[in-house]
Amino acid sequence: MILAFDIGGTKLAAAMVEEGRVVTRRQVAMPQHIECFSRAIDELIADMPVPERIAVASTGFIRNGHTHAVNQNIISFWNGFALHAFLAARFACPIVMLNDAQAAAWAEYLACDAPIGNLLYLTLSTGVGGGLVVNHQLRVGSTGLAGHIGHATLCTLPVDGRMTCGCGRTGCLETIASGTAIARQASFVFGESIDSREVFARAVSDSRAERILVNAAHAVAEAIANCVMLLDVECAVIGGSVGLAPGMVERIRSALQAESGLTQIPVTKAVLGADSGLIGAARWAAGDDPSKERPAGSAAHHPTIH
Ligand code: ADP
Ligand code: BMX
Ligand code: ZN
Repeated sequence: MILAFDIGGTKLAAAMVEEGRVVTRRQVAMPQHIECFSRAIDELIADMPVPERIAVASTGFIRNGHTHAVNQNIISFWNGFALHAFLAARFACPIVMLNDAQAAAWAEYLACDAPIGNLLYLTLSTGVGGGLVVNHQLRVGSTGLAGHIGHATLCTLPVDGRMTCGCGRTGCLETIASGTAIARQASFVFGESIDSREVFARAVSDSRAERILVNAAHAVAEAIANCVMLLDVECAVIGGSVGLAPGMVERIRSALQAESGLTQIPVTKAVLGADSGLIGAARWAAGDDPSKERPAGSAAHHPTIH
């Protein structure tokens, strides 16, 4: 069995995964200090069976066994954190690591019923993550950054005008459509501190809350359209707690209709819900790849075991 971790800006999940299915799952809030992170991991794995392999889906990008932050404001200790060494001190088995949205994209691609070879996965969560499968292959990129569409800049603007992103760019999708950005814009509009869940609740009866969500959906749709023009992706799969929240996928679908006719692709909810990252990392680590069964010419992936 594979022990998978999904490490996000808000939550930390661990699961035993067998043949692509979650057997046991635990989740805690993501600690913001390294000592608490260490304690949380030890608690999560306390009575888990000894795994054959460790699979990690992590926020940030992975390079040489270290995590690196794109957005420096998400987790204070994440930029240059030696996650591989940290895990190797606890487990003697191979360790495979991926970005969280890349992992989720792989899981959602493998879960597709239809033969789709080009897919964009977007997580609307603490940040906005992206994963790309192009021609049946997960794109990790030369330095691990591939798919970071949350840091593509757009014409849509945040309703509070605060466009500076923690990645150093201005006008990123993440400043408009992440849970953090939705809460920030709503706190500005309502003049009180409210979180993203509350914005969804208020949107039922308050047009100011609805406007923030519709604007976020337009930003996501613009990013999807950019991705269609760049890579000719066939579908966009939406995950993350904000992406899976009531009506968000429907708002994104409507917003995409306002884009060019050339960019009209299906927009669907992640079929694996909150487990896409865990399952994708585990299946990547296991080497699950249907292209291995395809004839010569289509490349199979080889997980990097550190
Ligand atoms: P992570 O970023 O750790 O992967 P999530 O996917 O749960 O975690 O995303 C966390 C973000 O989603 C936070 O900004 C949180 O406030 C927001 N959020 C959590 N639950 C909901 C919900 N039911 N509706 C809307 N927003 C939510
Ligand atoms: C940020 C970035 C991405 C990540 C995305 C979603 C960091 C630490 N993370 O854009 O690598 O995929 O958030 O991550 O720079 P989550 O934390 O919202 O799950
Ligand atoms: Zn950015």
